[in-house]
Amino acid sequence: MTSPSPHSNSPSPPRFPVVVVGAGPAGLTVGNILRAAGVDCLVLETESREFIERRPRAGVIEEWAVRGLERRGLAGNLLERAERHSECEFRFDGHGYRFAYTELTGRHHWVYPQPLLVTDLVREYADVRGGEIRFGVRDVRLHDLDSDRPAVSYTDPDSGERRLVHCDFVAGCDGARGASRAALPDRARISRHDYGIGWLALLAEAPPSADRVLFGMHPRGFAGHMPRSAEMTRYYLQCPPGDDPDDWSDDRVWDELQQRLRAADRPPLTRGRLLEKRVLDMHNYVVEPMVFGRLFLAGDAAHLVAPIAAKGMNLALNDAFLLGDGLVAYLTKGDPTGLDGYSAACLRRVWDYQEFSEWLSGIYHGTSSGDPHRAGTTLARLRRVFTSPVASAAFAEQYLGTATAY
Ligand code: RFL
Repeated sequence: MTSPSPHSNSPSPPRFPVVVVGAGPAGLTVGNILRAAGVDCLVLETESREFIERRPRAGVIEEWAVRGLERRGLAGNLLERAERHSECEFRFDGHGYRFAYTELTGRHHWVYPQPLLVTDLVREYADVRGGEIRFGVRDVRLHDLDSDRPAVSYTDPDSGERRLVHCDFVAGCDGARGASRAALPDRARISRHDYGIGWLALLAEAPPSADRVLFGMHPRGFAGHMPRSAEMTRYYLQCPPGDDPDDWSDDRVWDELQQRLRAADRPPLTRGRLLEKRVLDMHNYVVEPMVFGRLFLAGDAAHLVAPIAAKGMNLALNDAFLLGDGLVAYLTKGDPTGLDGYSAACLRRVWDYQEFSEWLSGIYHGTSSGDPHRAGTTLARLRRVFTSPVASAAFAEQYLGTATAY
């Protein structure tokens, strides 16, 4: 819960128009948009700069998000280095079925590892646009969010002293386990969906085994292959929720991946050292509304979507564009339209992506459910994507996030 602001030791605590809590893709994008418009802000981050620049996570960015970054001067390296994907492939019954979405729509998926994007965004914010940022802060707390004089306090990592910062707005961009979620008032409605499955998320120091994303639907469970770079590939293996990653030796992982992604006319997987093995219990949540007084939530702080359809960072960027633009309009021109409509505008795309992730989960996990009826309807759903032009177009639109209205 939000608490009244503590008395500060210093005679006049610093004041920023906006305090951004969290330096992930959402927070750093908001910070960059504010700085480009000459609006001062302070970004607070619990981890070190080195840590956030290396933390592996997302890779797939949708084309509208790339263009949104480009319009705001934030896509220079991405446009130079990211790979453009034009198809994905479903593997089942020992065969591979390519879905060439660019042929259908003219649109691409871009693959650019999240740590590279975060590195670009921190550099631009702090080193180029002169934005203020504090790394390694501890015990962040939000205060007086229902007043027009909110504040954020934190413990300074060097001195160990509490610091208080006053502001006009707090951008809560600190992910699923941050201080913003902890400060939500009782009136916040949080809805959840638990998939009841786990995914073993793996990062392999190995070149991709195909130039596209692969989805393996196998009676033993789902397996995924997501190229990240010429040397790095993310893989996923469906497993029981709460499974222990230590039970998955490298050999067991590679044997299982090979079995679940096997296709008669495709080469075997290229193996390599596994740099990350963690079990994700797959679930989604949505906080409604995304605004509480002067606290504006963005990204995973407001909504989580399991990485089934690679949507989380895309949603975080969409929120950040809307929030950054809304704050700039209000703080530089007094125009409240963007901020007033912020929550509703974000939530339309959020709910659409939540629904698509749950629909896609049905395809990924249906054949291994042990229920022959569900396996039958799963294969019917998949066949429809490949045989009906209307179903293909609908799938491509949702997979790429290209709907013209949300
Ligand atoms: P982040 O990235 O979690 O950043 C939040 C930041 O806040 C800091 N923090 C705090 N700072 C201050 N005070 C506190 N009290 C704080 N508590 C935390 C954290 O250290 C962090 O730096 O949230 P943001 O910006 O909303 O971005 C969301 C995305 O990171 C997330 O949705 C994606 O990674 C999801 N995701 C994917 N999304 C895609 O669009 N495409 C993908 O291909 C994709 N692949 C993935 C993914 C997520 C994965 N995991 C780990 C669940 C693959 C995986 C394996």
